[in-house]
Amino acid sequence: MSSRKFNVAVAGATGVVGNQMIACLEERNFPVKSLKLLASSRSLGQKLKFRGESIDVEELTERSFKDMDIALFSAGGGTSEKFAPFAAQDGCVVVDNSSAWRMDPEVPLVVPEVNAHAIEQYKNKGIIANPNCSTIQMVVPLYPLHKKYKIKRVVVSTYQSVSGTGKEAIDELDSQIRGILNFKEFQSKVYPHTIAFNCLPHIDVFLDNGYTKEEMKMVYETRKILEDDSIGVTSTTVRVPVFYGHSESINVETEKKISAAEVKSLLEKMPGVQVVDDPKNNLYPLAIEAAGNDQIFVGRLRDDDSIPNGINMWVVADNIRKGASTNAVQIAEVLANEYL
Ligand code: NAP
Ligand code: 12T
Repeated sequence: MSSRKFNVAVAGATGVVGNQMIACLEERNFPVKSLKLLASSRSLGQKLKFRGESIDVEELTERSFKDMDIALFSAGGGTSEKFAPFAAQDGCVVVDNSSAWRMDPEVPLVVPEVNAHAIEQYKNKGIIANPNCSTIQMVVPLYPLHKKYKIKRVVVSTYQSVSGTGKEAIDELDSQIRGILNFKEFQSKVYPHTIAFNCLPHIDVFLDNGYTKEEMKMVYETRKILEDDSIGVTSTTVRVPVFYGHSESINVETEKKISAAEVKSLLEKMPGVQVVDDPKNNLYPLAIEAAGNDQIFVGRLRDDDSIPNGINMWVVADNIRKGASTNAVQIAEVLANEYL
């Protein structure tokens, strides 16, 4: 490991993901020489803390990345599309959290436990993409299953928390719960319907095929990360009134003989995964317990007896940590240790 330190920029520093990125850099003791915090002009005057120091938020511009080594972007797809190329031009490697670059064939899409080797392709465009939160927590447990049993098809339904949408959505759920419990008026601005005490089968925009963009991200991103376009994936993504942590019901069909008991011991050895599967004692992964952790929790492992080779599992992770910031900082760690 080199002892080099890096000039790091966080674009979207005032957001839910950006804030956690700053915390992850500190927690994981990333070798930061200087930290530049970037957001829109709306945030000018704000200060954020890093290692006990107050840092002024600056406005993101085309010139923000001179002398920067690594930029962690989480300021929306449009902002990444516009500004990541300027960073790359100035020799600053971008780890982007938006959906803007994920399916670009020249841009690696990385979950370090699965395909860290792809990071080398940052050399193509100076950009590395962080996958969608729901994809990240699914591909980590799928990876050892695919290696051992070859996955034919995955059927997934998600139960996604509002923090995935950002700070305004967290405030919207909070104010709707308070409004309803106090018999007061409340509004829906972020989502098209009331999210409090409800489930919305609608995440991101609808596409021409009737699926949402979030559902199709899970299909395309999973194949790209597992490097196998033959895997069938079908997805239903649902927003639930949970603040932090996404849950997923995942059915996996494989080519080779599989059993829930074998999968349990395989996943117990998988880095980044923690098996919580003791139903007799009411132990299974829960969003409120996953929140604040970096692991992906897997439980409710069962054989699917409706097909020759299949299992079911319940997978939960903190969408802001492993689903976004932690994964981005892990990518930056590999980049810093092995390539820069
Ligand atoms: P958020 O809480 O709403 O924060 C948005 C951030 O982007 C704020 O810092 C905001 O700055 C900044 N921003 C917005 N427009 C900007 C502009 N024109 N120029 C500069 N900065 C701008 O949202 P979030 O939840 O943190 O999510 C942010 C991004 O992360 C999105 O791209 C989202 O797709 C992505 N994300 C990815 C995952 C994943 O699956 N890996 C999960 C969640 C989010 P101001 O405060 O100044 O407005
Ligand atoms: N619309 O990174 O609303 O593609 O939960 C992540 C989360 C997009 C993304 C959400 C979204 C992304 C959400």
